[in-house]
Amino acid sequence: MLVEKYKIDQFNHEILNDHKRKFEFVASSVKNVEEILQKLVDFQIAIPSWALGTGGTRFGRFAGGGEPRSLEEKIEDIGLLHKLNNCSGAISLHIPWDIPTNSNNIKALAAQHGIRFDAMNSNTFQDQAGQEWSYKYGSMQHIDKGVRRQAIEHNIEVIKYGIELGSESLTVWLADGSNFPGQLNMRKAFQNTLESLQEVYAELPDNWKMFVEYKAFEPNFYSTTVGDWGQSFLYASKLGPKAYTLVDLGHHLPNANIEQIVALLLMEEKLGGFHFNDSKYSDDDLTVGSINPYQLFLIFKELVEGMDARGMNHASDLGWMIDASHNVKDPLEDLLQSVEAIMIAYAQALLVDAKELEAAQLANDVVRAQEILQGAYRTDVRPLIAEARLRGGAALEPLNLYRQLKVRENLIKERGLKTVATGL
Ligand code: LRH
Ligand code: MN
Ligand code: MN
Repeated sequence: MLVEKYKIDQFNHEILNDHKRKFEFVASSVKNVEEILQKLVDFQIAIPSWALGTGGTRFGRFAGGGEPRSLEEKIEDIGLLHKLNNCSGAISLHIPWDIPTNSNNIKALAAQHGIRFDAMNSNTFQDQAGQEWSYKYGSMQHIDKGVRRQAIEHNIEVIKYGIELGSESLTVWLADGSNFPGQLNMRKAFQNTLESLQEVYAELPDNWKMFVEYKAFEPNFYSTTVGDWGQSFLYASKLGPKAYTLVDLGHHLPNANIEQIVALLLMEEKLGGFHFNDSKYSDDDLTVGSINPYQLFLIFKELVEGMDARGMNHASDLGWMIDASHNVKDPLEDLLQSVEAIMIAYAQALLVDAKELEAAQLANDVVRAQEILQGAYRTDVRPLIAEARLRGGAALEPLNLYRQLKVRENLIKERGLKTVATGL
């Protein structure tokens, strides 16, 4: 479905006066408003190709209609999101869920929608039809060299697809680990994994990064071979300067202080990227900001502070991706909400007065420090984000326009009610 620009303009026109009033009110109390707006315009969040269809759990899946049936249709869906919010200008592909059979055509289609290719994701956690070796007992950690070789070759193949598409990073998430004590030798599992990763690392082009994603549990429930940020950091450090840690917000043990993890990884120049989502219990993959938006703000506060300390470019020096699953919501509406939540947290973090906070810290003024943080967090920054969207030619209220245009109804008409997108 195509959303013509004039429809966005018409929609914006009707609510423009109301927006201006709200924007001027917030802007009047923000010191560097133009600088913040530019940062918001520049910020882009990659949409995962596996999150455009309805997700499921191991107990079932309740499919919605009008889901994309091919990679082309997934790109069209992301193009639609990007048109509405001007900050979803990238796609993260999972191989082999989304194999670009004709890379030139796929690249051209993405360019047409203003979309670039963010990190490529490999998959050695499922067996594919016709595959020689099984990943039942792991992939890169496996006791059998044949399995390890197959996993290495797959990752190299993913890099090749990525090169064709213009991606510049590979995310490796391994389900490797064990379900029971004694099942594997943890030291040897680590060594095998490191050696396998080294072989993949050797194939990375010079301008590429490798993201090593950690996860504490699931599908293995006793040990995971890349189980936490310490282990990921160890692999990344041993691999070399092109290897980084990737933080998926749902991959920690309960109550982990993710903002502190982020601060230290940034300080050590080993933070590579993010998979944003939210959770109440574990890797719930819920809409970003739906459960704990304050934590998200605290993470962004560390990100902004740490990136500024190192003179990094907020928009391009780290990989920003969503990794969520949509069991009950329309995936496109859910993604619009997730992107909005990220932009809100980022904008609030930009409002934190770093100098004032430092002064409070140096004076051990704990109360003042909290006031500064919560002053930023409790500011309604939505008009700032809407203004950034307006300046980028997008909709003041993407979700409302999505509903007004009856996008889902139109997609169902175009693609049918019974569609199944590949992915989780
Ligand atoms: C694992 C994970 C990883 C996968 C994705 C589908 O839980 O977060 O990033 O690639 O889910
Ligand atoms: Mn993830
Ligand atoms: Mn996950």
